[in-house]
Amino acid sequence: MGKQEMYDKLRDAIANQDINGAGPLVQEALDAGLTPFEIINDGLSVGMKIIGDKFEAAEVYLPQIMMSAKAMKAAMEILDPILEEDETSESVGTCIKFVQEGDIHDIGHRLVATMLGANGFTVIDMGVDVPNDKVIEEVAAHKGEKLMLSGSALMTTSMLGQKDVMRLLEEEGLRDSVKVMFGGAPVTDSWIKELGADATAENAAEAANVALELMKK
Ligand code: HCB
Repeated sequence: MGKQEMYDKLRDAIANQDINGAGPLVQEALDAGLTPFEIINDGLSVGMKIIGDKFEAAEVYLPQIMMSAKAMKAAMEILDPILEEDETSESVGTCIKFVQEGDIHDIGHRLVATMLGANGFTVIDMGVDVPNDKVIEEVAAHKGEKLMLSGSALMTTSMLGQKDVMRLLEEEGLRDSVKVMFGGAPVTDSWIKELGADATAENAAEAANVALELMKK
């Protein structure tokens, strides 16, 4: 089977909610020589995008989305240990990762965390629905390290919380101690500019590249 055919199968496993098939298919792709990065970026994520677009067009409903999310989780259960094994021993920096308060969407957040870990970051995963004061406390606790903050928000409501993160960083005198990258579907370049944050990224692979660049500055 060619690479593209394999990507298409991976994509369809997520888009068609194949909870039992996603894991074995990822294994098949690995056995065929695809890298975890190719599997995530060119296969699984494309499937999640398709189901997201269908949801927005009211072609599918929440139960289907939840089943696609489960299929994604099953796929990542195969990939996570492999990516962890690949982690380089020398850390390029610490990344505090969180999903904004009020928001429980964690698929993109987990993908970014996985990619950052695989690219040499020590990732502190604070999980979902994290209050801003907890985020600031964590930044303060790691002040002095080569430090990144990566926050995700998938809803326009939770995205507004990113403004408060920036304000609190300034107020606590921590802004210069940390590079800030925000992401999630509603986050745009102009929003990042408005916030005075450092960067955004469209997907997990780009997030890793952007984060590595930010660590050089
Ligand atoms: Co959810 N949901 N949802 N949802 N959901 C969205 C986000 C809407 C846009 C759908 C819509 O209505 N059009 C919408 C938000 C509307 C808005 O505010 N504008 C919405 C809503 C309203 C809701 C509920 C309120 C629905 C309800 O209960 N009535 C509820 C909210 C619960 C809450 O958070 N309090 C809800 C629930 C759910 C689930 C549980 C069914 C499920 C989440 C499962 C889970 O995450 N474990 C879900 C899902 C899956 C979605 C959609 C369909 C897909 C999100 C997703 O996983 N995308 C989404 C529609 C959409 O986004 N088009 C819909 C795939 C990942 C890979 O992409 O964008 O998250 P990503 O991440 C990328 C990228 O952004 C970037 O890299 C990632 C990896 O490639 N990135 C970063 C992300 N974070 C980064 C950080 C960085 O530093 C850098 C880059």
